[in-house]
Order: sequence, then structure tokens, then C-alpha cells
Amino acid sequence: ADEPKSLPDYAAWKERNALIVHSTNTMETQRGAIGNGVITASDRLFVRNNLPAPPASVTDNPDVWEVRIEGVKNPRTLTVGDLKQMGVTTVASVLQCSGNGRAFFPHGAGGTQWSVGAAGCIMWTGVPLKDVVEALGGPVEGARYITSTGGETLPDGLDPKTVIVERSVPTRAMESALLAWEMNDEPLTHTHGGPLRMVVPGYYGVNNVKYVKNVAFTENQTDAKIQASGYRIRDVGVKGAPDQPSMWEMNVKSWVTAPLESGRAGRNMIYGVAFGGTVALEKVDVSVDGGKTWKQARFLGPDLGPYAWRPFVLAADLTAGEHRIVSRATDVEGNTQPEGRVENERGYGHNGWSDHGVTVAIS
Ligand code: MSS
Repeated sequence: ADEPKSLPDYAAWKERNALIVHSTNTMETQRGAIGNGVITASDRLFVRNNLPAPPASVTDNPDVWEVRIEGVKNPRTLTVGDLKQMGVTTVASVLQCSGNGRAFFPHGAGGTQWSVGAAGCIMWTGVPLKDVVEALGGPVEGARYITSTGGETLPDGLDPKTVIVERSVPTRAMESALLAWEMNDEPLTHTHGGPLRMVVPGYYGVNNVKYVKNVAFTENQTDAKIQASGYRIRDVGVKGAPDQPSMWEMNVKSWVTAPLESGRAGRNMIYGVAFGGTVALEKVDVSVDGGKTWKQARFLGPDLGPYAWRPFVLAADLTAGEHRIVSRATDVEGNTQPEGRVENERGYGHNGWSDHGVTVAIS
């Protein structure tokens, strides 16, 4: 077996025992470390970087970080200090990588083999994007996308378009998007995109551009590779292309977080987390017989709004033997998790309830 990897320097402050370190750029929360709280502790949150993170010094004086706002009537360069004068809000939302659940695809989808832990629920504080845009005269006519650019230094010798983290989301995301400088009530660390991050509640992780240095209202999506052909849903064996669905709004999803391996016969508390992406949750059903029969679970803790996840619990009497425990969430629009996977080349967007279950030995 491989040696357990240690945390890279830029994430050295993380709780090593709560994480699976896949690589220098990818770490996920252990399923057993997700817990029953509504908010994921910062030191347990997963990390995913497509490029090496900028040096920690970028957050030494966060208020001087500059972001250029374009595609508005009065384009301007604003500092984080300026943004802090323009408005403030706090939103709880799930940050989840597009490839969370990739490890369950049998065709061996390329990329980090995330199980369930490339996700967490975070309190983001910053200025609503729409306040900034209104102050600058509103978007130009014909704008259909919000295009955000990451502030990493790009590696030499490569075509910038092939490596730059630049993502476009439809302008409908403007209602909820924010430019965030705090995570869980603390200044945003460079590990998670400080000094400033685009947060698009309910959208897959990749759209939440870290160290954001440019935000543009554009007629077209960026032609950066990460947008044009990356993060696109297509059949196994097919190359990515701009006409395939992009990883934008997240689908409804849940998974069990305890028990995970074994338990005693009798009353057991089955815990998990569930979320609806951009749509609030209606309910979560749990089955202890692999999906033959279901019972509605109870939500735990406060409801922090449609973009947050809801921890849930079901008290179940378990007999001795093996139990396949699965959960299935339904949102208020009636969307419910499918049983199976939608097979796709890169293993994106997996919300099938069957693969996400756990087999527990009860004695
Ligand atoms: N941003 C930038 N700038 N860079 C990079 O790399 N990545 C992505 C996002 N953003 C990036 C960015 C991804 S892809 C994800 S998930 C996220 O981020 C993560 O986060 P954190 O904080 O956890 O690390 Mo998949 O869909």
C-alpha cells in the first residue's frame, strides 16, 4: 500500500486525521469525519486546486487585493477594501466538487477518486455580486454569462487557455452570487481562495473561483479549456465539447455518515447529510434493507437556507446481520435521487443513492 501522504504546506493547518490526502492538490474529508453539524469546520473541508495555489503571502494584507469588474456600464478595478464598503451578506452553501463520487464509477473515470468527502457546508461572507454590479451601472446589454478568472500565476511554456481557471456561469446566478472574503467567520485563507472568492451558491465547486482577479459580464462563455471542454457531461469515451452540459447547478444528493462499518443489534441512530443544490430540500428517506423499504428521516439542527445542507437522523431497530443502509433525498420541486449512476466519461455529478450506501455488520 502507498505511504500515507502528508499535508502540503499550503494546507498544513488542516486536520490531517479528518482527511484523505489524494495528492498535493486534492484532499477530501473522511466520511466518518463529516459529523452531524450544519457547518463543516474549516480544517476538515476538502481542498481541490487545478493549479498550484498562490503563496500564503497573498492574504497578508487582504484589503489591497484587486478585482477588475468588466462588462458593466462603468468598468472598474476595486480592492477588497472597496468591496467591504459596498454591502455585506452571509450565505450558507454547500461547496462540492463536480467529481465527488467519481470513485463509484466502474469504468475508471480519470481524475481524483473522490468518494463522498469532496463536499462541505460553509458560511460565506462577502458582498452580493448584484450590489457591486448595480453600483457600476448594471451589466452591458447582451450579457448572458458571468465569467470569473482565478489569480494564480500560470506555469511557463503552456498556452494560458489550457491551464487558466476561468469559469462562466449563466447570469441567472447573479441573484445569489457573492464575492466572499470570509469563510466560517474568519478571513478567507489562501487555501480556499483568499483574499477574495467568487461564490455561486448551489453550483458545483469549480464555479467558485478562488483568488478571483477578474469578473466579466460576457455574451459568450470563456474559451478557456476548463470551460470549453472540461467539466462537461458526456458519454464514456467521448471528448469534451462546448455543446455538452456544463457542471453548473448541483443535483439533489445525500449520503449516510454513521454508522459506517459495524454496530450492535437494537436501536441505532443513522446519520447523514442532504442538499438540493439551488433548490431547497423537502425530505430524506432512509432504507436499512438496500432500498426495499424506506422511512422518512428527521432533519437535525437549524435550516440555514436553500443552499445549505441538512444533517438528518433516523432511529432504526437493526437485527443482527448485514444491512445495506442507503438514503434518498427529494427537493421541494419533486426532484429525487435516482437509484443508479448516469455513466459519463469524467465521473461527474453522481447522485445515485445505491452507490452512496454503506454496508454495516450488526452483531
Ligand atoms: N479556483 C481557482 N482559482 N483555482 C482552482 O484550481 N478549483 C476549483 C474551485 N475554484 C479552483 C478554483 C474546483 S474544481 C473546486 S472543486 C473548488 O475550487 C474547491 O474549493 P476548495 O476551497 O475546497 O479547495 Mo471541482 O468541481
